[in-house]
Amino acid sequence: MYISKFRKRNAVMLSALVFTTLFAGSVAQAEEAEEAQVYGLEAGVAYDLDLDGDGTTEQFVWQTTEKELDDTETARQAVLDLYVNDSQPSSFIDDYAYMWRMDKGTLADGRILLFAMSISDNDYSEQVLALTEKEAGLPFQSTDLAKLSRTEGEVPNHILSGWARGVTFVRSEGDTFTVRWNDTLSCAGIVSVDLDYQIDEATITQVDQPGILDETKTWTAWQSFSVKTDVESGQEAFTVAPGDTVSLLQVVLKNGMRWILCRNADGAEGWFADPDSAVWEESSDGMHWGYFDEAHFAG
Ligand SMILES: [Ca+2]
Repeated sequence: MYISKFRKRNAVMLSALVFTTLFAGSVAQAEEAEEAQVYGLEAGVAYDLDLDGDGTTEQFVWQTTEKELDDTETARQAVLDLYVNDSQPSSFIDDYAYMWRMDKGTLADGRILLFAMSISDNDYSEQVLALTEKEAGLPFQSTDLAKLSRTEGEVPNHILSGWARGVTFVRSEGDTFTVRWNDTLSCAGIVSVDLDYQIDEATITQVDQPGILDETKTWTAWQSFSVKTDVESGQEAFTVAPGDTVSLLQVVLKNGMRWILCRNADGAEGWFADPDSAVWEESSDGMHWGYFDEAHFAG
């Protein structure tokens, strides 16, 4: 178990190294984008939260510590401890991270939903845990949203790529809640993707619907590409030419390919496939990444 996870992790780190080398020029912008993301709960601070939604608040404190390990292949691990009303802590461990971050939201039934993200190099989260308490003081119920939504390996098998980072809470309605991921598209670099999840008591599943992109953002094409009338269609809706501006509205996964819903300045809409690997080209005015001038890639 240890060894298979260790190898998988090494494969991830190796890809990250290649990616970093390719995109070193745009790391500064990517770091600015990451700093702009605000997480809701600080370590070591006592919060009064109604974790179980029964109308009375509990005192909640979380801590993140890094353990040095001498006797295993991994040099360190990040430990997350959750304290409710001074009870014995609930603990979670990530063998490949050095710290945890926390965000929170409130479910429509009044319970608090905690998000715990392990953090390692390049802000990567191996685990993105959604945590709830049925009754204050009982062990937390935990679901790893990364396992539900993020692709492992080369062929996309979930809506998010393997580059997807942590989440922030957006909203809750009825038995669903929405979180905002940071993901990376080959055509556009870092984008936010809103995904819905259904929660039934403690069981969480991803709702099968498109990921919602930030359509208020304007993307300026530096190369031409063809936009189709539908996902997997060969029929062209319109062509995007260099200098054209578009909005990116949605992303879906179909047969191992991500398709993006795109709207041009005339209001026409259509779909194009996100390239299955990064796109770049050097020209007289410098390096171009992805399809758009605004594309930034994290290291
Ligand atoms: Ca309570």
